[in-house]
Amino acid sequence: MEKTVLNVEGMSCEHCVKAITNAVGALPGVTGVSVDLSGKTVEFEYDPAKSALDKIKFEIEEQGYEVIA
Ligand SMILES: [Cu+2]
Repeated sequence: MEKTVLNVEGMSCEHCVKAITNAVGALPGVTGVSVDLSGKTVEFEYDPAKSALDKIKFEIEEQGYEVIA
C-alpha cells in the first residue's frame, strides 16, 4: 500500500467530503480516505496493482473537483 496526499481545489463543505470519500473509497484497493477541507487535501492509501493513481485522480475530477498535484 502506498500512502498519498493530493492537493484538490473546489472542496468546500461536508457534501464535498462525502462525494470524494465515497467515490475514491469505492475504487478497488483504496482505503483510509481522509479529506481536509481547510488544507485542501485528500489523503488515502492505495494498492497500485488494483487502482492506478491516474484512475484515482480521474475519479476525483469526475466528481467536479480539480486535482492540483
Ligand atoms: Cu461541498
